[in-house]
Amino acid sequence: MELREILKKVVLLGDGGVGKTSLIARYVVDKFDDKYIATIGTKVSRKDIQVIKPNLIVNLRLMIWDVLGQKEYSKIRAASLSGAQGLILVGDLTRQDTVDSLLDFWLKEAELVVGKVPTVVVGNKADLADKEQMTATVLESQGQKLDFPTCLASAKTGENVEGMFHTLGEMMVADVVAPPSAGSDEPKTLAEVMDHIVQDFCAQYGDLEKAMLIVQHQFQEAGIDIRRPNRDAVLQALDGLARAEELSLSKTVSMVNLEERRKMVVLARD
Ligand code: G3D
Ligand code: MG
Repeated sequence: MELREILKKVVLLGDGGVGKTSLIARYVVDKFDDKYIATIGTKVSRKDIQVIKPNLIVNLRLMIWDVLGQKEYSKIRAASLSGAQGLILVGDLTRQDTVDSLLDFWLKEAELVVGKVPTVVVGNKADLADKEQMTATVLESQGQKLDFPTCLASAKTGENVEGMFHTLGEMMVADVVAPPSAGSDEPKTLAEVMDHIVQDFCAQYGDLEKAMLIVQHQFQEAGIDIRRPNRDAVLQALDGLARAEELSLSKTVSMVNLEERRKMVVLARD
């Protein structure tokens, strides 16, 4: 399993009062504050997410830019938009005009600065609006026209907030793939598989010395004889490595690794 660290700049755009600042606050610290102060200038927040792909885990750091929603401040906004790799266009489902301006104004303005980048269209304040109503329908058809995913969300209830950022995250790393592993079609011997797993574990763990101590300990616990490894013992040791990874990396990473390694061990030649 490959690990990749990637940083991306995301900018939220939309008329004043649609809920951009509230959506970011909800996503980054998971709380909705009715007294959240209106954005003055630009604020940047950070959030780390993981995108799992075949043979690859992308640790994606989102730098989320909250910019002024007043249409007049175009120069400040252009500066904030520069280098954006993903856009979230936010409309307020209770105000049709804010949805209309997403494509008429905000997308046009953004494209002048950054060109075409992955974009998600969001109808916020779903808690106040009927999802069947006109505004929601318009928002969805606008998104479809441009082939952008759309979602109805609420910064107040948290509905779809995580989802909209994750969708954009996946779009931004769509072209990131794991390099083909040389000779991976060949069925390997159990010893070769163990060699691969130990190397992979150490690389992901970061601290080589500590990683080797953990491997040694787990192999001992499982009673593995390096010269004549026993498949069940190796499988047992994998559980131990996964527990260590769960603490040092994350539960998701440890689960993906465990599944992949188990498969390799089961398929290995004796
Ligand atoms: P902006 O950053 O796009 O300008 P804000 O918008 O995040 O400042 O939000 C504008 C107002 O809408 C705020 O109310 C905020 O509490 C409210 N709001 C934001 N998102 C939602 C939502 O999903 N549901 C509801 N019901 N209200 C929301 P105030 O009264 O502080 O101006
Ligand atoms: Mg704001």
